[in-house]
Amino acid sequence: MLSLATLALCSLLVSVHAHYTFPSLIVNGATTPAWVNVRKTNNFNSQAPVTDVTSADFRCYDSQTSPTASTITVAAGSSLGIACDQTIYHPGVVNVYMAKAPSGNVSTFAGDGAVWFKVYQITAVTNGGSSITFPAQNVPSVSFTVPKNLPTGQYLVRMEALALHSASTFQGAQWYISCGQVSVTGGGSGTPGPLVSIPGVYTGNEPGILLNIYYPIPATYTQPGPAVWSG
Ligand SMILES: *[C@@H]1O[C@H](CO)[C@@H](O)[C@H](O)[C@H]1NC(C)=O
Ligand SMILES: [Cu+2]
Repeated sequence: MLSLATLALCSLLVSVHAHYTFPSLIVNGATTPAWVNVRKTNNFNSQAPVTDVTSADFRCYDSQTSPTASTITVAAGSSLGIACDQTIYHPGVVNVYMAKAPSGNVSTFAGDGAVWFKVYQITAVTNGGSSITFPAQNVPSVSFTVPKNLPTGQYLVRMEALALHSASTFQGAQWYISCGQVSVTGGGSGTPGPLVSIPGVYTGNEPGILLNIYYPIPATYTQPGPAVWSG
C-alpha cells in the first residue's frame, strides 16, 4: 500500500530530477538532431517511463505521436550510437534490439511479430553480494558495432534503458524506450537470432526486472531478454 509519505517522497523525487529520453542516433561520430531519425515518443515532454511490459507502447512508445522519422544510412561493421537527451540518471541496465523491415521500407514497419533480436546489452556488475554497480548509469549515450554480417536492409533499432531503483515491486521497474530507423549497407548473410516479439519478450517477473537492488545486495544479476547476436 502506498503511504502518504511514499507519495510525498515520489513527488519530491520527480521534482528534483528529470527522467530521460533517447531522441538521437550517433552515426559516423555525429549526433543526429532530436526526433529526426528516431520516432518521437509519447514522453518527449514528460520523459515518463513505460512500466507495463505487455502494453503496445512497450515497443516504440509512440501511440500518441504518430511519428514519421527519416532513415539514416549506417554501414555494417561500423559503430552506431544512441544518445540520451541528458544522461541515464537511474541505476539500471540497457538492451538494444533490431528488427528488419520485411518490405524494405522501415518507415512503414510497425515491428509486429517475432522479428526482434538483441544486438547489444550493458548489464550490472555483481560480486557475490558485496556490491552491485551499473556501468550504464550516468552515461550520455551507448554505442555498439552493427554486426558485419547483418543482412543489408532497413531496420528499426530499439533502445531500452531499464531503471531498477524501484524494481522491487511488480511494474516498479521503469523503461525508457525509443526506436530509430536505419538503413544498413554493405551487410552480409548472417541469420540474426534468437527472435522475440516486443511486447512479449518479458513478463515483468524476470529476476532481472523484479528485484531489490539495494537490500540484500544481489549476489548475481540476470540480464533480461535473449542472448546478444553479434554476427
Ligand atoms: C517509405 O515509406 C514512406 C512512408 O510511407 C514514404 O514516404 C517513402 O517514400 C518510402 N520510401 C521508399 C524508398 O519507398
Ligand atoms: Cu526518473
